[in-house]
Amino acid sequence: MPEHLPLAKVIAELETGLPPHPDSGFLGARLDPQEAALVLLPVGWEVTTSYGGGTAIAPEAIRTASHQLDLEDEAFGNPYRAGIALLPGIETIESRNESARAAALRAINALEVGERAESELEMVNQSCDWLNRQVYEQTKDELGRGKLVGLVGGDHSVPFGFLQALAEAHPEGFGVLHIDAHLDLRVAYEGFSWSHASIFHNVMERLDNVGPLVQIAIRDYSRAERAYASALGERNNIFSSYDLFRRKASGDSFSQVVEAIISSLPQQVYVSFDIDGLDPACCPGTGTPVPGGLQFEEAAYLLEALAASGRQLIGFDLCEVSSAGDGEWDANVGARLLYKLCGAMLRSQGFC
Ligand SMILES: [Mn+2]
Repeated sequence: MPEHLPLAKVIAELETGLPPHPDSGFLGARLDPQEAALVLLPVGWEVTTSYGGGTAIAPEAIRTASHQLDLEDEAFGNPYRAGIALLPGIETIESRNESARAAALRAINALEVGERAESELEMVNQSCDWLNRQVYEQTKDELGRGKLVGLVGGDHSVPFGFLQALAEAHPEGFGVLHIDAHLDLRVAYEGFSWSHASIFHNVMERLDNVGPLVQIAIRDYSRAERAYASALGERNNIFSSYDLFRRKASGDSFSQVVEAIISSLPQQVYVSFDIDGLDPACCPGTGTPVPGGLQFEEAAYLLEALAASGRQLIGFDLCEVSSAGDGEWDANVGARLLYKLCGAMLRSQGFC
């Protein structure tokens, strides 16, 4: 790891316009996390992935891709000047991810021939419990230091521990803006308690001060998930991808659509961004791509409007960026979206 620098030196270094140090963090900043307003926790975990893979190395791919971003942002100004630091991450996560992933594949193969591999499932569920605890403890520590925190996945199972830490830090509760092609409301998908496809079922069942869950750009879900969403009543609000299209087709402007989304959210908001909520042209390598979805500018505008509404963004995650296949493009879009998320949070908290 290169030496850490104080914020003033980092700003001067970033503003020379020269290529950043190859070993530096997100955006090329060699910032001491103690001097950052916002810290990013990388969580390269993809144990329960059901289709395409490649998200375990996404934090590293996004870090590398971020070095070629220009840092003046049309919506948020200069978020980097508040200090954005990438944390070292969770020790032993790589080896634990690999062994749990191997067990998960054996369990999925057994399932496909009608068998249930109990010991494999138990191993996977215990590994995911371990991951949740690590994420909980690290994000709780950072929140305790007064940092704004964002999380970089990994598959979409990774933010549970962070949401748990936030639910404790905000007993009055908060809403979730969830951008995704999928509802992620399945019950223990494929026998995995902590599946990527179950993240918001787990959140809504286990964290009772979280809600409403406002789900955007949705276009792929099961009957049971839809029924579960309905049963959540006022704790759930879905703006499917087709809903958004239908509103625009019948004459609403995009800003009216965004206004409807934002007005359904409370004062404090967590943003959970599965990159497959975007048009797959932005994320061709993602694990479970679905046609349709938001354009990059639409997502950026939604985040800008959220910050401009006076609501506070109290945390976010960016998940399911893949670096498999032509992963460079996916990581490039991921880095740009991550910078937008940082900008929205920093703006909403008065930092830029
Ligand atoms: Mn998801």
